Amino acid sequence: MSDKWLCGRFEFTLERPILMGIVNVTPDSFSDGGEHATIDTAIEHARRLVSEGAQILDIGGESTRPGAAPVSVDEELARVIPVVLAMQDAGVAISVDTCKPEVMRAALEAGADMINDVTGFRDPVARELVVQYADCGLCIMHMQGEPRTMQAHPQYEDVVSEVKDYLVGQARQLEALGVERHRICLDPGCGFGKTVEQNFVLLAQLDKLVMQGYPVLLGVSRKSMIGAVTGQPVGQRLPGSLAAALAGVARGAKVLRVHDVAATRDALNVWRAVFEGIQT
Ligand code: HH2
Repeated sequence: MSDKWLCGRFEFTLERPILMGIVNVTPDSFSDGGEHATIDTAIEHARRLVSEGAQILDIGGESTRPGAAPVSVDEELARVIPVVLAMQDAGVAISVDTCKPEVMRAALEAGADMINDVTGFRDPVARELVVQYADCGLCIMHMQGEPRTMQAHPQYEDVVSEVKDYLVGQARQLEALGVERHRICLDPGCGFGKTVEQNFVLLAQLDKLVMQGYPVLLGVSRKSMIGAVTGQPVGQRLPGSLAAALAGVARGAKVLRVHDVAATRDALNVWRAVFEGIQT
C-alpha cells in the first residue's frame, strides 16, 4: 500500500484524508459557474478554502461538463496562472486541473505542485512533459469518451475492472517513462462517461481501486449522481455529497475533491472521532 504521495513541495503521509478545494475560474462550471470567474473573486475564494482546511487547491480554467464551450490555451492560461501565482505562498499544494500540455507546462513553471488531468494523460505530449518535472504530483482520472459527448451512451462490460485496468495501465505507462510511482494518484472519474448506477457501483467497490496501491482521489461533490438519489438541485446537494465522500473514505479514498471544504472537514472530524477517539 502507498503510504506517501509526493506532490511538488509537499509530501503527504496519507494517514488521514486530504481535502482538495475546488477553485473554478470559469463562467460555466456545473455547480459554481460564474461565482468565482474573475481572478480577484477566485483568489478570495481560494483563500477562504485554505482557511477552512483545504490542503490542496485545484484550480481549473475550463469546465468539463457536457456541452461546455471549449476554451483556448490563451484564455485558460489567463484564468489559471494568476491564481496559481497568487496562491503560491498560501502553505498548501497547488493543483491545476487541465488536459492541455501548454497549460500544464505554464502552471508547473509558475510553481504548481500537481497536475490533475481529467483525460488521464492520454495525450503523449502531456506524458512526455510531466516526466520532465521531477516532483510534481499527478492525478490520473478515468473518463470514457470526451467531455462533450461522454454522457451520451456510457458502456461497460464491467465498469469496476475496466476503470481500474485503464487507470493502472496509464500509471504504468507514466512509470515506464520515468515518473516515480509515489507521485501518482488515481481517480475513478465519477460522472465522466458513467451512468448514475455505474458511478455508485464504482463508489461501492472503490476498495478494488485502492488495492492497486496508489492513493485514490474521489470527486463526487454536488454531482448529478447525488442529485439523482436526493432529487435536489445542485445548490442543495451538500448533505448527499458528504454521505458519498464518507462512503469513499470508508473504502480507502485518500483525497477528497470538494466544493464545500468546511463542511467536509467537520464531517471528517466527526468520522475520525468515532474511529480514533476525541482529540482534546
Ligand atoms: N470533476 C470535475 C472536474 N475535475 N478532476 C478530478 N480529478 N476528479 C473529478 O471528479 C473532477 C475533476 C467536475 O467538477 P467541477 O470542477 O465542479 O465542474 P466543471 O468541470 O463543470 O468545472
